[in-house]
Amino acid sequence: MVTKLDLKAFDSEAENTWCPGCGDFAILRSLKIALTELGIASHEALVVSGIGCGSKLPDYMHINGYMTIHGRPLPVATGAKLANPDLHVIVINGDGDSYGIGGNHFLHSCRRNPNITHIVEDNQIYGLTKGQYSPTSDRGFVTTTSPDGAIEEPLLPVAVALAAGATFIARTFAGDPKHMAAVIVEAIKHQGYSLIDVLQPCVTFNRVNTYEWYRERVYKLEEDYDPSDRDSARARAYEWEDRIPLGIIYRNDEAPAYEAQVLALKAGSPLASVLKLQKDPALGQYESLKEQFL
Ligand SMILES: Cc1ncc(C[n+]2csc(CCOP(=O)(O)OP(=O)(O)O)c2C)c(N)n1
Ligand code: SF4
Ligand SMILES: [Mg+2]
Repeated sequence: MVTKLDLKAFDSEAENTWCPGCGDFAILRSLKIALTELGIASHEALVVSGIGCGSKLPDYMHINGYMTIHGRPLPVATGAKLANPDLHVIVINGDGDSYGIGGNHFLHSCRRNPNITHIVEDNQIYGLTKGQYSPTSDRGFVTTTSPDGAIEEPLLPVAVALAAGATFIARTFAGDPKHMAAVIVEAIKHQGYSLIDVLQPCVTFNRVNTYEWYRERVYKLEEDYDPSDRDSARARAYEWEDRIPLGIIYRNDEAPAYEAQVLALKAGSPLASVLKLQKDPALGQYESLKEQFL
């Protein structure tokens, strides 16, 4: 059983600036629970984010963290995973960061299949910049940048991920941290790219998609639902508006992860080789290379 004391190992001293009631608090706690349940320590994981309210998360954890620029955490995370395949690499960023400015990286991560867990804090709005509509905002949504209501169709992340070849696709809800932690555990265990779209209420700027709005619509996938069946997943991927499925919508555990196919990595972790080189005076080129190139 995970105790408060276990979770404390991930506590950070940074001052938390999220609004009281923000769904990001539940995501932070669920990630700590999932890592604790899996026995993953701070030094064994890296959390990479972008820019946004939710992207402040690595600061609020005692863990290896890297805040990249807006929209770019996925390529940075892929590089980190290639350099050190032993690391558990987790990307956490908002819907704008993931599906808007970072949409290209999202598509290519789906088909490339690096062993990275991608948690999207999907509040259907740009929170940090004070409430503009985002790629997942529903049609008609009134914001500062859509005063007459958004005239675009929302992107359906689950359907896009499925079409782009993702091997693990899930949705969960910040109003159900227990469900979220269980989904994160499965996603980290998955050997490949895993997308978790988290319905995350922004209590300050999104007054439409509230906890109540989601509670009225979400339902958990049935016990006998088979996530390996692509056709079933396709049908659920398009459910939005009135009924929103939660759980692991699709998983394919057969596809090889990107790093597992990179020939250069067959000899082992590049980071381990560099560290070995650093320690071995007979292979002292490291210092001269460092002087030349760094
Ligand atoms: C290249 C670039 N473009 C725009 C911005 C401004 N900007 C910062 S955060 C953000 C949107 C954040 O929305 P989201 O990713 O959904 O995160 P949230 O704040 O909702 O958690 C924007 C447009 C930026 N920092 N850098
Ligand atoms: S503005 Fe919204 S997303 Fe940002 S911290 Fe406040 S409630 Fe959370
Ligand atoms: Mg957002």
